[in-house]
Amino acid sequence: MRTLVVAVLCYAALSGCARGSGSAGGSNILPGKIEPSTGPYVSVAVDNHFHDVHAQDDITFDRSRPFVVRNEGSNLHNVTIVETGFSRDLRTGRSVEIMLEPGTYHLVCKYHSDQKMTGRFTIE
Ligand SMILES: [Cu+2]
Repeated sequence: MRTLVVAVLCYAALSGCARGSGSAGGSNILPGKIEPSTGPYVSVAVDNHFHDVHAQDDITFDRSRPFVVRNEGSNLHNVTIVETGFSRDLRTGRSVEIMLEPGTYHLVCKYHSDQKMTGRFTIE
């Protein structure tokens, strides 16, 4: 019944801290980050690129894992899932969590699609 569930999370909540005001201010991704095989599949948005969800890669993960995009850049970004019509702006330090049915999806930042801030992933 429920095909799309969205929650906006603050960055501090994702990192296990107490509630934050979302004023993370452009922290960097961790060096050597290894994507776990359980829990959310996280794409970090920077200026102006989606990490770990590239248009040319064949990223596949299980439907039990929510898809999360977290803005760690300093620009305003946007998360649009073309196939669902979902579109949400994402300020610095903010995350969006999306549960999707199995399928292949195209991810676009509507502000930077001309800079190839796009991606593709499959949920099985
Ligand atoms: Cu963008």
